[in-house]
Amino acid sequence: MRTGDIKELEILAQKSRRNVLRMIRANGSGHLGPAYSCIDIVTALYFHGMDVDPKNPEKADRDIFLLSAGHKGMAQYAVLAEAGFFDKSILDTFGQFKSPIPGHPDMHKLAGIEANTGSLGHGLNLACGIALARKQDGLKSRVFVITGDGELAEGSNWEAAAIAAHYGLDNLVLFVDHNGLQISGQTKDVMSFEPVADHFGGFGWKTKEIVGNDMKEIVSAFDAVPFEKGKPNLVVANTVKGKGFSKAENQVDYHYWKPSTEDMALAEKELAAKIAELEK
Ligand SMILES: Cc1ncc(C[n+]2csc(CCOP(=O)(O)OP(=O)(O)O)c2C)c(N)n1
Ligand SMILES: [Mg+2]
Repeated sequence: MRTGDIKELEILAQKSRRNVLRMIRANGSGHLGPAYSCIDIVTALYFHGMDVDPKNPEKADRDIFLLSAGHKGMAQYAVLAEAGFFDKSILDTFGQFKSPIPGHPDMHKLAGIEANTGSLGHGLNLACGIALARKQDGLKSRVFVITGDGELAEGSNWEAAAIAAHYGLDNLVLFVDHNGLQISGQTKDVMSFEPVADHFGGFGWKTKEIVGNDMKEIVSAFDAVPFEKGKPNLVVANTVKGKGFSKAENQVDYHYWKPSTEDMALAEKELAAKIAELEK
C-alpha cells in the first residue's frame, strides 16, 4: 500500500511504534530511543516513498533501503510487519536465538532486509555501490539510507560522501537521523560534524533540512528527489531521540531500554491514546 495521506501515514507510524513496544515486551529490552527517533522516516519510506512489494521483495527494479544504523533495526521490523512483509506474530521472537528478527538486521534471515548492518559506518558505502550499479544497469530505482548522526564519526562515511558526488549518484538519498545524541552523550561533545549539511554540501551533495518526526516534511522531501540532477541527495532530519514516549524523549538513558512493568504500561498507554486521537 502506498499513500500520500499524511494522517494515514501518522497512524501507520504510531502503529509501528506499537510494534516496537511489542518486540521490547517480548524480549525484555531493546533500542527504544534509536528506533523511535527514525520510525516516522521509515514509515514514510515504505508507505509513501519507495517502490517495494511485500509479496515480491526481490523484484529486480525495486527501490532499496539500507538501515546503516542497524541498532535501530526494530524500526524497520516494525514497519515491515505493518506493511505485510511478515506475520506480526514473529515480532514476539525479537532478539531470540534463530529469530528472523535479531537485535541487528540480517539479510539472510528476513526477506526485505537488503544488508547486514549494526557495525556503524558501512551502509552508505554499500549504498554507493548499489546506486552506481543500478545506474549502470539503466534501472530507475533509488537507494535510501538512514545513518545516525553519531555514526558520522566513522570516517568511511566521508569516503562514501566523496564517491557519491564523484559518480553523480542522484539516485542515492541519505537521511541523517539528526537527534543530537549517540550512545553515551551528545554528539556535539563526543564527536561533532556540525553543520552536517555543510559537510556533505562541501563534497557536492544537494541538501535539505527537515523536522524528521513531521510526516508532512518527510513526505515533501521524498517528493523532491532528485533535489538536483547529477547530485546525491542528503536530508538532515532533525529528530527527537525516543520520540513518542514522554519519558524517553531526548534522554540518552533510553538509548537501550530495559523497561520496568510500570514504564512499559505507561509507554503503551500513551501510544494507545495517540492512536485513538488520530483515528477519531
Ligand atoms: C563500528 C561501531 N562502533 C560502535 C558501535 C556501538 N554503538 C552502537 S549505537 C552507537 C551510537 C550511535 O549513535 P547515532 O548514530 O547517533 O544513533 P542513535 O543512537 O542516535 O540512534 C554506538 C557507538 C557500533 N555499533 N559500531
Ligand atoms: Mg544520534
